[in-house]
Amino acid sequence: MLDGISKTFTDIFRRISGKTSISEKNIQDTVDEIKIALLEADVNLRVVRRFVNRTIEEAKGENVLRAVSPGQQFIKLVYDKMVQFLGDEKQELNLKGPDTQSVILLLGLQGSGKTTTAAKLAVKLKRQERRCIMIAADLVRPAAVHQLQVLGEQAGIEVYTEKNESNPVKVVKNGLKYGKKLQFDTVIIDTTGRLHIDEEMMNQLADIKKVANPVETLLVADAMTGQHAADIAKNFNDKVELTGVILSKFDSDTRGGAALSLKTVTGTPIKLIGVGEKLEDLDDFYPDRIASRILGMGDVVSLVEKAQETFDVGEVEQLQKKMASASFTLEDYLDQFRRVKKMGSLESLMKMIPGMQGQFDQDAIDEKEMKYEEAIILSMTPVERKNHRIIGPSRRKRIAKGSGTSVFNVNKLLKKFEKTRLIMKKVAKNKKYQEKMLSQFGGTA
Ligand SMILES: Nc1nc2c(ncn2[C@@H]2O[C@H](COP(=O)(O)OP(=O)(O)O)[C@@H](O)[C@H]2O)c(=O)[nH]1
Ligand SMILES: [Mg+2]
Repeated sequence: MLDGISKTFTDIFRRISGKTSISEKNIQDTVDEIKIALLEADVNLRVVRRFVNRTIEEAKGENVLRAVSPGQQFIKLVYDKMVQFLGDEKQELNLKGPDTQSVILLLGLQGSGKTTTAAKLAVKLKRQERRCIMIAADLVRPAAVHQLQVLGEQAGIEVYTEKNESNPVKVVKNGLKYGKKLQFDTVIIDTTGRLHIDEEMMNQLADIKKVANPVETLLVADAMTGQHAADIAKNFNDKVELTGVILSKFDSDTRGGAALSLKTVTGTPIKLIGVGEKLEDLDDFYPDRIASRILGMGDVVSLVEKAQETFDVGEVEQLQKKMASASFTLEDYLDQFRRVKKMGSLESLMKMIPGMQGQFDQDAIDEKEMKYEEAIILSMTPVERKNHRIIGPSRRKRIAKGSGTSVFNVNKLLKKFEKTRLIMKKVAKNKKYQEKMLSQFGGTA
């Protein structure tokens, strides 16, 4: 799901987040890349332009350029914009209480997923203690009624059908009456779709809508058709006012163009997404989660916030100096531990950095070992922490005992620390590495 676009964004963000200072030109270049990525994702051109213009405007207006970690601030800005374009808040279905009947009308082109979605929706609402019935009002294709019946059987949901009636408006009218009599609080209507928008279909849907008086008129749109889904939604919305969209086949969409275009083009929110062919494959649509997914990041926003809380520029610079001169002590090592802890586990931290997923081997971030190491350092005297070279065999034995570990663990830590210092010294002299590390922790080189 969304793999294609997410990979592109991860690459773009990797480049910008590695920068420790950003110029207007950097922003312009990155925005140009974002523009291409969105167009490739089949986002509507007008939406792309609006997205790009707003991002540039705010990037220059807000303090991105002078921020502690400009790369990450910029990424957060793009993320915020994307959430906005996806619709901001999660939208609930507007159903009435169980004492009044709520009618949900599903419409859409042929093959978009209406019939499947009707059953999925019924299953979802049944789980919320609603009593659902479905009305089979697709009378054009003979197999359509049967398809809904089969799904209804699988889902344990009653389906209202009429054998000899060819007018869907009448079937809906009768079905609603039947539903009321048997006290179903929720009625889901499956309708006919054509291959293309056509006048006759629209008129019929308008007639059904008049009779059904639905609380929700939901378009089922195929996510794989990209921005075309938004055009279709606009057409439907103009003729039969929609209250929302269900984006089906989202599981097969690698680009995200439909989701990103819909709200801006139609003004209608996406309320649910179809994520598979099974009856339980219907999810709520959370703009923030989808934005994270599109941008290929675990949670960049909280990373930016946390990094700002725990590190400040001066501290990072000092740390850098220490690394370069190899005066980095066990005390500093412990200090880093605690910061990382404050930010959450090291592993979850790594996951939050764009492009870092899957780049660390598990061994490098063994949290149990981190706990051992912390205990060992805490059992050292201040003098030992400042100068690890004085820690001979008898001191090692004492420290092992005090920390509840073994001499083997103490030796291991000291060896690792010695190695870390060496690497740090090398890294500290390497400009490129330095920038990468500092930018991750919100510093400036
Ligand atoms: N992968 C996937 N397939 C879906 C989804 N929704 C519907 N489909 C498939 O799309 C095809 C058409 O669905 P159908 O409900 O008959 O569409 P209708 O003509 O609009 O009623 C069927 O093969 C469904 O299994 C979805 O969310 N994900
Ligand atoms: Mg159908």
